[in-house]
Amino acid sequence: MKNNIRNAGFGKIHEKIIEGQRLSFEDGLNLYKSNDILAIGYLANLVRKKISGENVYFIYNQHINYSNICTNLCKFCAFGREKGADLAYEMSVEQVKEKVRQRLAEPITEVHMVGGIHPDLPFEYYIELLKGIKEINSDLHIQAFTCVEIAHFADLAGKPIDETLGLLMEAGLGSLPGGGAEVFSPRIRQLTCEKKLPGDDWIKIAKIAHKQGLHTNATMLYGHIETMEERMEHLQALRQAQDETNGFLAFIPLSFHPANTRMSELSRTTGMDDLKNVAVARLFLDNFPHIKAYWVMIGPQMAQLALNFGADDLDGTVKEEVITHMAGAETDQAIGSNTLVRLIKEVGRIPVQRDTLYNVLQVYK
Ligand code: V47
Repeated sequence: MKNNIRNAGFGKIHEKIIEGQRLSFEDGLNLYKSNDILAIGYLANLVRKKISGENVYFIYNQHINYSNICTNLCKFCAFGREKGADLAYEMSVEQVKEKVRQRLAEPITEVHMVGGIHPDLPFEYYIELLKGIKEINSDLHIQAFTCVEIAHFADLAGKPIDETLGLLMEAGLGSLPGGGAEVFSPRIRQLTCEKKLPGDDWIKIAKIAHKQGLHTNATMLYGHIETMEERMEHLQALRQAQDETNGFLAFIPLSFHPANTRMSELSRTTGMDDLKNVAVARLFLDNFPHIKAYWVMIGPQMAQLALNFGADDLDGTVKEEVITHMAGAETDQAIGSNTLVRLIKEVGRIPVQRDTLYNVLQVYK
């Protein structure tokens, strides 16, 4: 393999990895621009092994999207709707509670809840959502609301971000998911989601959340019109923020699904690019504990392969994924834990059921 690594032009990167040195922006670009996917995967696998050993994590979780009504209407999104438009919906607090009640018999430990930027739901609605879920089962960890939603709630509450987060935490918020990051580049935001919270502000809010004691995740939506440089700038901004706060738990590369969006002329991502995004993230984000291969987006088969390209987490059972399915995802809307365990065992690794904060709940020897 050493010869292959050298032939691929990755001799220096290999040395850096062995010596525990940080990769540069240029290293990241070279990895993205290379087609030697096996060499890239070999390197990412070395780092994955060092960071998480043989464990591969998954979680029993339930996704709830309380409303798709949104004022941002990003071009890459098939989920958001204007108020009053066809297929627009908003759930009452009672309806959200009912969704949680319906799955009480399952061993779900996390509710993952996000929605659009709604024009007129009051701040109290979001507080009541959290309280309502906790009333049903106080042990559930609620991972909810992206940094984009948090900025909107702070406007609604007329309070600074830290106070707004404090109120949400009092009501039951446990952590923030990584959505809404897209690609931080102002050029990409201008072209695809000009109304959305700017990238710099997304990072500021994540850092405030970390300082408040909340863990958060981070994502990058790849495979549309972004350049390799813009991907690297995104990863660089995340790595720098993590150096400052150490509050990110996981990075999740999200593959763009074009169907039913205003960018539907673009093609789906390829297996090559899906694996590369996992691997480059694992190699460059040396301070992120976990890299998720989100099976909903790239399919269980590709997610399984990604476990040999730097990923150490398959996310979870999910239950009723909507955002990617409205954009044409052909995967199921849920997956059984037995399937996740089989996918992990088949690559010779140890399936570990975790909670949101990566505490180990069950090891499948
Ligand atoms: O914020 C929107 C993205 C995100 C499309 O934190 C699209 O653990 C692909 O963030 N094609 C929501 N992606 C999903 C998300 C997530 C998922 C799983 C785990 C975690 C975590 C976070 O999906 C949105 C947006 O960035 N998205 N439209 C699309 N057409």
